[in-house]
Amino acid sequence: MKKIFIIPALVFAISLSSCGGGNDTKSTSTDNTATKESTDAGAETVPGIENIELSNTWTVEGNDQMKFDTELIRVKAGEPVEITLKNVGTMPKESMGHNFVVLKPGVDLPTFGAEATGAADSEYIPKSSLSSIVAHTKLLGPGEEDKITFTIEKGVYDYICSFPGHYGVMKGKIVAE
Ligand SMILES: [Cu+2]
Repeated sequence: MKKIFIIPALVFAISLSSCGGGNDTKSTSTDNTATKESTDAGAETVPGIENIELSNTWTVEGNDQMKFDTELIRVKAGEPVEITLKNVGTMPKESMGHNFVVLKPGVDLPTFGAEATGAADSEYIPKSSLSSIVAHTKLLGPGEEDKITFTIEKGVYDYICSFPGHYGVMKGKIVAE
């Protein structure tokens, strides 16, 4: 009978100590994440950027597989950047339209994407978030293309297709140096 009382006491003690250990781990990893984020914002290193040619003229293709053919763009800051988007697919604009939206540094993609999804009247360019956008093309149907020109300062800029459901996979980064 005695053992039955000892075992629950042990289990209780173990769960108490493991709980404490778990909390320690959690707070440590939270600290690491915070440090990593602030480092990223400062240094703005994008893996693989050293393999990308530096050019201020780019052509990007969007296709029926909901993909951009280019996900990393390297440009010279302070000089005009010219980007042409081509929709090389054949599916109708209503189901597989594409655009190219350059966002300012620090814009939250899921937040912007959700607002864009609700902006069908303005081809998924949310009027409420115009201040988050550096430049954007028109929404393109099959075979169409559009060109945008903009000048940016040094930094890392996300770009997406803001057609509903696309920004999760149709996205990339422009590094201006
Ligand atoms: Cu798209």
